[in-house]
Amino acid sequence: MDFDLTIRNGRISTDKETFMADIGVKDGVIAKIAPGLPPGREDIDAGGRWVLPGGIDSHCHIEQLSGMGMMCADDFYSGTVSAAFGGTTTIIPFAAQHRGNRIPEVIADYAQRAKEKAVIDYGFHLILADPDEQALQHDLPQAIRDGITSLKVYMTYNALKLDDYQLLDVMALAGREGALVMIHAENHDMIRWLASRLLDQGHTAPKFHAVAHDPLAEAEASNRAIALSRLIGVPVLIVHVAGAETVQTIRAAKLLGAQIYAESCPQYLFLTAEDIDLPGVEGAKFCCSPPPRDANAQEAVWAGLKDGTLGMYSSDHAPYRFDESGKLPRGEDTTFKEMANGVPGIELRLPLLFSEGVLGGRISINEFVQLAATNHAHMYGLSHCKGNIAEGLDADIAIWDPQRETTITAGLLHDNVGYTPYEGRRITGWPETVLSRGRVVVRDAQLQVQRGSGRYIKRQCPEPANIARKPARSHLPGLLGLKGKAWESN
Ligand code: DUC
Ligand code: ZN
Ligand code: ZN
Ligand code: ZN
Repeated sequence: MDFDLTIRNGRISTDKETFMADIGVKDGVIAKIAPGLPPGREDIDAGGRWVLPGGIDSHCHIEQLSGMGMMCADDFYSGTVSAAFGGTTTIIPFAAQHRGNRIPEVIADYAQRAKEKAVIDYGFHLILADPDEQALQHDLPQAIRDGITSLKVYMTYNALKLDDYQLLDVMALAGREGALVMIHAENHDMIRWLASRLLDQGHTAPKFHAVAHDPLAEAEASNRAIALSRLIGVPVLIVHVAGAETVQTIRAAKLLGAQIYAESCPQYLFLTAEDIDLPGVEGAKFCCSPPPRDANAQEAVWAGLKDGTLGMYSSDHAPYRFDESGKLPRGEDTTFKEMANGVPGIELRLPLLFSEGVLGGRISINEFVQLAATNHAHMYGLSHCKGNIAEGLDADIAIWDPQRETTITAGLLHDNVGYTPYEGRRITGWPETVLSRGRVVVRDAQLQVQRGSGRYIKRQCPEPANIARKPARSHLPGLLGLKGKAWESN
């Protein structure tokens, strides 16, 4: 076979194995993996390099209005360019509904903007703020058929919060239609109560964000989400797990046989609440929800990633500039309650995990591949085309120099944020050549593709949702299909 492109002499790692072989690419797909392939029309010598699947980042906020009404610093161009430079070749950002928005219009808007700008492939989750009749009966089933097979819901934030009844409605819908529910689990009233007392006492600095978002708020809401999920036998995925107790709660639920999945992010491995405790408003650079905790929580998250309690490792890239357009709407007077919630990380997600996880001896290179790509493909209905190095899959490949040393500075990155919470940290290993569907996207530190060259991926049914479609709670027959309206208990 004539290959369009070959990658030769590299050390390939999949989710399970590591071996020396060449890769032949034809029409954007991995056509052949074998030693001694003849050079293709284009030939990349990967001698001394590690050839890994391109990453899938299944949690990032791009060109999105937050629940508090703030616009992200990255659009679909800078966000996807930054992702690609960090070895990620597929992203699943959010199409975000705000109350009063019609879901088809929300999706069409995000789809149009991404189509014009993205340089790598992408899908969408839907953030659901308003699970009304129209959404549950019509708009969501349609969105799921169109490949938006996961929904994110919030247990906190005034503008987004769903109550337990609504959460059950959404879980039941997901169970019927074969979608996965992602949950932001924090107890709204605990945070609200603590925050109002802190502000009353004049404790407005960024570090009090971490005090208000107590680990118990996360643990309680996670436990409640798990109970709701178990009640009706529909799987859920708890996003951005930060606290040690939450990791334990999820592990215990899995031991009970519950279909609970969970994710963590670089900020919970590499930052702590002490980073937020800086003079003035500087600590706002490290503020996200939930906030980073302490060294004990970091160890719990590492252990959870290692033993599969936390199967997903995403950036939760929520980029806001450190000025009035983002983190500090009222300048130096901004209180912790008014700051945009979120930290950037789409470019450094994988380099940080590679350096500290793989080279630091905490995880194997195959576990790295699972956390970087494969698990996301299975969880979010992409494994028909992405997430591994195998014949027949898209040629989404990152070729890593495992020895390259980098001192992180904001100036090295390609996002539009202007700072990084990881400034000054030294890491080893970097993805130097990145391919998406056989196209070289990044080479020699240069972007090689045009805006708009990424493609929308219509995602299939997430594997957990597929399994769950068999009725799990036989003593509640047909319950997922019932409409629960017109009846109020007291
Ligand atoms: N939730 C997220 O998923 N990202 C940033 C902030 C938040 O609350
Ligand atoms: Zn969230
Ligand atoms: Zn997020
Ligand atoms: Zn699978």
